[in-house]
This record gives sequence, structure tokens and C-alpha cells, in this order.
Amino acid sequence: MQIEAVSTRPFEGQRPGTSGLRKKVKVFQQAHYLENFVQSVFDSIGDFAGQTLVVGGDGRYYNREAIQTILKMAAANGFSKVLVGQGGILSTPAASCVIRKYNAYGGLILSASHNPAGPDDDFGIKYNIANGGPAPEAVTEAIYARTQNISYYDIIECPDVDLDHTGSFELVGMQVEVIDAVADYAELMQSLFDFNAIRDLLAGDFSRVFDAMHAVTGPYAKVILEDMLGAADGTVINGEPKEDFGGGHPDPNLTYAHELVDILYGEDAPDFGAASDGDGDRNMILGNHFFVTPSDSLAVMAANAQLVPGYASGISGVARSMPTSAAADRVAESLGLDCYETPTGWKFFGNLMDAGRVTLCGEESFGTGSDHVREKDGLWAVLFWLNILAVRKESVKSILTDHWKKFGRNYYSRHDYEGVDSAAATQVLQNVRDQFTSLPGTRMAGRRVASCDDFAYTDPVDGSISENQGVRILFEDGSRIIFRLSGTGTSGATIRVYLESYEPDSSRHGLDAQDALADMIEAAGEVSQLQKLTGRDKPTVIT
Ligand code: VG1
Ligand code: CO
Repeated sequence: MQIEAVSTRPFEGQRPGTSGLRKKVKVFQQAHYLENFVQSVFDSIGDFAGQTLVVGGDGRYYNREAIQTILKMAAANGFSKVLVGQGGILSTPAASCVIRKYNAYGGLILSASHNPAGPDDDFGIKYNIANGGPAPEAVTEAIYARTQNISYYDIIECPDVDLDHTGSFELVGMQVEVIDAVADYAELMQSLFDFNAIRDLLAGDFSRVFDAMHAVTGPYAKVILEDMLGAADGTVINGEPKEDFGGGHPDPNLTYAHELVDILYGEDAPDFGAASDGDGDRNMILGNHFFVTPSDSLAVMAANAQLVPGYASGISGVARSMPTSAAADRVAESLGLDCYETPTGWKFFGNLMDAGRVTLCGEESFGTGSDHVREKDGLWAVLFWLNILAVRKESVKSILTDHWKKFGRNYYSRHDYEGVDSAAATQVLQNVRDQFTSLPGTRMAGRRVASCDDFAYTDPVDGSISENQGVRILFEDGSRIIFRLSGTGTSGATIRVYLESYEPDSSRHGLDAQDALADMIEAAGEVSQLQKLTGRDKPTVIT
């Protein structure tokens, strides 16, 4: 049946360039709101008659209701089959894996990633294409355009379906298959990593803890780490997914994953700790009293990839998002590999992976992954690290110390100012832009400014251009100060300030990053007038 879609006008759909539609649950609960978006997606993705759609989410509040709606709309719109994770669960990387494995036309993933969940918090939905990756900008732009003039949607009338048991049944001419949410993903992990070596490591005196933060990775980590790899019960903490993520903020960083940080920095700290975010695509890696920056994590993976069976025959290249430190560039150079610098957001890696130009990709925001799927992948990164540790039999800290000795250390930090006034945030970036012509040649933070720009990217595969991807101050010694506005927050604006400085001298590798970057941090404040404009004297989150 067709239903008029006008009751939530003006319909505020997904803005182009953002990773999915993220709004408060209350917004999604308005009559026809979710339906408008889903129909806009179906109207914008081409001819899927007779094709398969994958559906699943991170288990947050409203996940189940949304899936019921999507199933009824998929049937009315002509999909022949929907694969849905049991209980409505699929982590983002598992959804990517399932889309690829079963040659689906695409997938709808219900998640607002790390944003808090619950009736008064956030919900989200994103569309992934047939390669398993986030829809590219041309597709999100088409979806957005459609949200602006959609007038009806198609949906069948039928009772809700049972999502809790695996099995297959028909829904008005469309087949619905409820699949084990973990099995396909676990099998893929087993094909990439040396499970025997990791099992031996975990059976020894190597102590470890994985914090699922009451979000989607709990069931995945329990099956893979505890059941398949034999890690003692209790290795996975906060492993029960909850609709409100236990009231927490499943963002795996030093601020929001404080329970894990306290364990790794406490007495009798274990050898290894890791956490993942709400939808399972990001990761934080910790050693005993030691934090691995995501930028360094990517570099260490690239330098040690030959130790991991799935990558033993070599990697084709490396890509990192622009704000991510250049640590991986140095590894790529020493291995004679290409290293690509893309805008923030995983969708920019898809073309490079599809074209076989890169194998490993990473972002400073705790996202790492490879061409095994087309999303960043939290548990994959944890297994990659465990595989390296199993082979090298050294501590996390000694692996990093050794890495810095060989390649130099890229001191790096990101300062986030969350929930600031949007106009003030825009002005902070504009203040820097206004000095683009006067800054080059001057000295800041004891270094000479080489150039300033708004980062723009031309996709080397399809030639598409993405502009205004971050305001950069680039120094002659390779140091950088970058300002960006977040595209994932749902209240006010978030300013991210990224700071990087390269230190070749190994006698200076043991500093605290905030100390090593102190003069850069001060210069960033001065040049942008950030503190004055936002009324904030310190960041919300320091990574
Ligand atoms: C943030 C990160 C970015 C990441 C994005 C989606 O975006 O900075 O690197 O790709 O989240 O991650 P922004 O625009 O807020 O800086 V997730 O875990 O939400 O898929
Ligand atoms: Co995420």
C-alpha cells in the first residue's frame, strides 16, 4: 500500500557527506519519519528488483522497531530477499562482511555508532552499497535530494516478524532469512589470523581484557575470543548489549572507555586491553600502562603485516585519513608502497580498496581496517594485534618503542570541543582561513609555517572531488595543526583540533604527547581564538 509521506515536513534528511542519518530517537519516532528516509534510499539506489538486502543494527533502542518497518518496506518495494541478523543484530563490519559474502545489492545498518542510546538519545541509519562499504557521496547526495521531494512510500500491512530465531520464511512474496549474526564474520576472522598462535598466547600467562561497552561487539567478542580462542571467561567485560548501552558512551577513547583505562593503568594491570565502539567498527588498543594512538596502530600493523597469515604475501598499499598522523607514511615509504591521504570518513577508502591500490586503511579516530570488508573493523584490529603479539612475544610498549626507534615518533593528539555553539565553531575555522595568506613564512610554536589550505581531495580512481575537508596549517618540519568540524554529532557543533609533530631523536621518544605538543596546542588556540569564541578553556576529550 502507498502512504502519503508528508506529515513530517519539512523532512530533515541526511545531509550529503555525513555518515548516515543520525537524529534523536524522538525524531525518528515521528510519524512517517523513518519511512520517508528508507523510501528515499530505495528511490535513489537503482534497480534492485529481485535482489537481496542486508539489515541489522547495533541493538540500540528503536533497533527492533526500525527493522520491522524496513522489512515491510523492502517487501513492498520489490526486494526478493532480506538477510537480517538474529535479534536484529549486526555490527557494522559484520554487515559489510554479509553484504559481500552473499552478493547482496546493499544493506541498511541501524546505528549511531558511539552516540549514546536510549529513548532520549540517538538513533541512526546508513546505507551501504554492494561492495559492503558506506554509500559514496554521489549516492548520499541522491538520497538527500529525494528526501526533499518525497511524497509517498510503499509498505505492506502485516504483523511483526520474529527476529529472535534463525530461519527462513516468506513475507508477502519476499524471503526473510534470519541469520546467525556472528558466524559469517567469525569465519572470515579465522581465515585471516593465526588462531592457533593466538590460542597459545591466550593459554599462557598473557593477561588481557576486552571492553564491549554494553554495545554490539559483546556477542562477537565472546564467540571469537572466549569460545574460539579459549580466552578465559571474563576476558570480555560489559559484554551484554543493552538498548541504552548501559547509560554509557561507547566511544573507545581515553575519556569514555575509562573503566578499561583504569584497569590498564591500575595495579596488576593486564598485558593487553582493547575496546570497541557502539557498532563495532572502531577500536582502542592499550598495553600495560600504555596507550597506542590509532595513528601508530595503523603504522605498526603495516610494518608487521607479514606476521599475519591473511597479509603474509604483502600489502598493496596503505591509506589514512588526512588528520591521521603520517606515521604510516614512513612505513609505506620504507616498504616501497603507495600511501594515500583521504578526507575523514571510511567511504573514501572504498574505491582505493576496490581498485586494489591499498590493503590497510586507518583513521586517527580509532578506526582501522583492511580490504577483507569495506568498513573499519574493531575486532579485526584487536585480532591483528593479538596475532602480532603472539608471534613477537614482546609487550605492546616494547613493540611501539622499537617501532619509533626505527621510524621516528609522530607525536600526535586530537582535542575535541563538543557541543559548542555552531556559529562560534564556524568562526573558529574562519579565523584561521582569514590568515591563509599571512601565515606562511612566519614562525609559530618555534617552527616555520610552510603553507595553509582547506584540504581538498580528488579521488584517484573516479576523479570525484571533495572540498573543505579541514583547515590546515602545515609547517616546514612536517608538523601540522588541523581544524575540522565533526559531521557525526547531533547537538551543537564539535570542533576537532588535530596536532602533530615529528620527532626523529629516540632520546626524546618517551615524552607525554601533551607535553611534547604543548607549544603547538598553545599556538592553535592563539591563531583560531577558539577559547575566546567558544567560552571553553579546555577540550571535552583529549586523545
Ligand atoms: C568521526 C571520526 C571519523 C569517523 C566518523 C564515523 O567523524 O572523526 O574519523 O569516520 O566519526 O565513525 P566526525 O565527522 O565526527 O569527525 V563511526 O564509528 O561513527 O562509523
Ligand atoms: Co562506529
